[in-house]
Amino acid sequence: MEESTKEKKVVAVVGGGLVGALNACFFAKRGFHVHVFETRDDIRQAKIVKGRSINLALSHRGRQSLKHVGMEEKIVSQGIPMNARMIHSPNGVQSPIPYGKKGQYILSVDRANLNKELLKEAETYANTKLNFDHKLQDWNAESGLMTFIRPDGSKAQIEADLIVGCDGAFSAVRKQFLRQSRFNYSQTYIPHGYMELTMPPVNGEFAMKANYLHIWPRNTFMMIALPNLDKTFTCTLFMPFEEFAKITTGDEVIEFFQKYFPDAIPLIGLDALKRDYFRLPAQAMVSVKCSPYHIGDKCVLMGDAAHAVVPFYGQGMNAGFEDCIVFDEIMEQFNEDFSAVLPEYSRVRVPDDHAIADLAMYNYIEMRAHVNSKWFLFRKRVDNILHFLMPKTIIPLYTMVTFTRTRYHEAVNRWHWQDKVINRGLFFAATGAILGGSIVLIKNPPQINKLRIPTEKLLNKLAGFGTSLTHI
Ligand code: FAD
Ligand code: EGU
Repeated sequence: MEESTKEKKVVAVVGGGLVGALNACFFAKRGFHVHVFETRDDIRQAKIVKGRSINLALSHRGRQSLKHVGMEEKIVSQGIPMNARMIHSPNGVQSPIPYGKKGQYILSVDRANLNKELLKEAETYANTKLNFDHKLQDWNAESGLMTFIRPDGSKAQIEADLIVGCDGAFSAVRKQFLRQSRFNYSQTYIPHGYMELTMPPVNGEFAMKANYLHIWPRNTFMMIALPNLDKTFTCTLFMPFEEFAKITTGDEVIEFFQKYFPDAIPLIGLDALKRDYFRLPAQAMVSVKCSPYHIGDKCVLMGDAAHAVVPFYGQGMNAGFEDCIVFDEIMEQFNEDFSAVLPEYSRVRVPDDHAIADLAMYNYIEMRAHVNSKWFLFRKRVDNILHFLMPKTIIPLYTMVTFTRTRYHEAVNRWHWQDKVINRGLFFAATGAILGGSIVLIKNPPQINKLRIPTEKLLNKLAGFGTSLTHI
């Protein structure tokens, strides 16, 4: 790749997944010479696409990023709006809880389709080239020289002015960061795995109400279902690997579902369930946090490569997409001077990505510890009522996360502040009730002899005594 002879620099985007493909559009729009390198073959040609989760919840942050590159309408039109969650109780009762006002919804989008559309869009820029079958093996942090392996075993050495690591949770770009001084890194695998099961249409229609995110909260076990355009639902079962391992036969699968998700058995289909449960092993979930996100003016990490989060807030892709806008805003601010943009990006973005990683982990622990369907319904209803009573003061956390671009770390701060307000409110309400009650009692002293007998009768009844103790 010839470079430096042109005034615009060469940007290598490593990873042509969701964030890499979108980022290619952002850089191309700015006029850079963009080269995307992706391990896999072109998924637009491949028949089956293997990978994580079939569909995803797209919300405001992700949509805003798509809007920046003119893709919002197209993707939204291919998604299915989910206006509410539908909570499935163990007895089969379904209760909807809206996400917000009418017209406030999240979208269920097909991962493979979204990825294809983003790659297609990236390719419309003359200054972008997609290189499939290029797996980054290593790169040199001093020179920026990258080494790729091709499927035939051959190697390609390529240079770029800026390397943008969008190569996912197990990023090869990130490996060089681990050798840098003062680089912080942590990764945590949670004890839960996940498994995807398909719920087919019934008589050509969705088997359950379509415009909902269906949730079966059962503490340790949880299932979630998102609708697809082909009128199927993709159900994702979350449970500890230990529990997955305990189920070894088709009959045990049914027994398990009978106990926790009985209403889903006929919808997935008894035989399909027995079969599909064993098709693929449960998949692991990892949380990765690191900082900074850059090395000099040479390399920057975005998306899962910078911050893999557990999926319990539906924000991984949304946060990765927002990374692209944040970077673009800083590019504008600093005139595309990489030596200024990269450190500023790390400074601004790390606290927010860490906040969403922590929130997602917190929600995982919370759901696992004590969220059954009753508790979920109760909490969300209380959230919504408080928001209704004080719309400016109390904004549910998920609303800030899902429907605004409030910086994640500010949403967390605000959430802690609201908690204080609510607790104080409850404290004053309780104090007021006690004080008010006392004043009423002092002003209108009850006649003790009238009170005494019924009270003691009650006590006796409770204690199970037949005789009256009134005269003691
Ligand atoms: P990836 O999608 O992992 O893409 C990385 C790309 O890089 C891949 O194409 C890969 O082939 C390529 N690559 C890897 N290594 C190399 C290499 N060495 N050289 C070249 N290319 C390479 N997020 C949401 O916002 N909403 C949801 O509802 C949601 N649900 C989820 C449910 C589950 C069960 C899981 C596991 C995740 C969910 N997520 C969700 C998170 C979301 O999937 C990720 O955040 C998102 O895919 C990250 O995109 P990415 O492009 O950074 O990484
Ligand atoms: C998990 C797996 C409900 C897709 C978190 C809500 C998720 C998604 C919630 C998956 C939950 C949990 C929120 C959205 C969304 C809720 C959210 C989780 C999409 C707090 C394909 N989560 N997810 N919270 O509020 O903000 O509905 O796999 F069960 S969308 Cl765990 Cl909004």
